[in-house]
Amino acid sequence: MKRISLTQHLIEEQRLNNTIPAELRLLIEVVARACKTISHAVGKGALGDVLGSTQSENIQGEIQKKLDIISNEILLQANEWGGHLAAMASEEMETIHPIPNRYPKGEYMLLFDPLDGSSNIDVNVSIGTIFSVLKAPEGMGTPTEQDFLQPGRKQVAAGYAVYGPQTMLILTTGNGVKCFTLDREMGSWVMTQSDVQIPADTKEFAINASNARHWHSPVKRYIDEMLAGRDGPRSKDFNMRWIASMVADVHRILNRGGIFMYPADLREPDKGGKLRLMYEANPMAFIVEQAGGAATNGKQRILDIQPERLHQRVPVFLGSKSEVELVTSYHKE
Ligand code: AHM
Ligand code: MG
Repeated sequence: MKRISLTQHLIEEQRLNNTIPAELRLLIEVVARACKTISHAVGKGALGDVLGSTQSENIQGEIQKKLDIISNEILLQANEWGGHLAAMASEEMETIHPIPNRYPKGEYMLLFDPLDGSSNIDVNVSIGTIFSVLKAPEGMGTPTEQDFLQPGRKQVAAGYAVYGPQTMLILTTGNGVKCFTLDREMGSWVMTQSDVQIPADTKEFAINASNARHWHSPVKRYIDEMLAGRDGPRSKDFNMRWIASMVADVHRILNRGGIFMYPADLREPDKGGKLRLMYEANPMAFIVEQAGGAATNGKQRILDIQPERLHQRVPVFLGSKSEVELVTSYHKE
């Protein structure tokens, strides 16, 4: 079997479709290399003394795990010096990280959730890194938070790495979705799927059902109808999965279909849900749409939301198109 590496794919994509300028290719390769380093740290677990929590809280008031901070540092250091970026932003940092003056600047801006699925870190369940790439606005001087507040449809690339039984990298540059598997012996990313398509129909859903009593009525109705199974309005039995790592739940959905939901609920009406628009919802929505699925906040396409704050949260419904459309239609009624 002919093995296509990430580098070869990016160069060929540039030649054929002109979608990956050299600087963007460098950026993607640097992020992919950082993900290898994170995968290595994650894989060490207790042997590397990387498990457990720190004393610090992030901007969202969540206690940071050691690996959250290690992964954030790995991504920052890897991406600072290459000359391809103007600034970075991370779920784990209060504000943006402009490229230090000692390095040349590029025209891209990188956003990431360095280690998604924090609650799974210490229990050896799949976790991952999510990233999103934007272009710096025309004529930008010193980067500010405002420069990052672009709707998700402006992303030029997005991806995630999942650290599971295999380490995989899933990538879109707006021309479909490709999967790469890390060949650990060779240290290289090898393409293992060239055109990911989310199955349109599904019998599987993912939601944290312990929040059911707080759900708004459209979500309640949608879930109740699925739970009613064969005898209910949907006339079929559904299965439920919840890994509590968005990367792992989305990865399953990319492969065998399904719908992933993290709605806003009645507890904190102003919070807008749990997941973050810029680091989680936007990159995943870009990937899911590129794989033929859909992603909304219940009312509108996630990629059309105009962000107001860097750490803004949004309700998320994404996956197989027909299901996302159905639950979105319930919100409109
Ligand atoms: P994190 O970025 O702090 O890890 O939080 C995001 C994660 C998602 O990966 C996952 O879908 C969700 O939080 C799980 O939340 P819950 O613990 O409420 O089920
Ligand atoms: Mg996260």
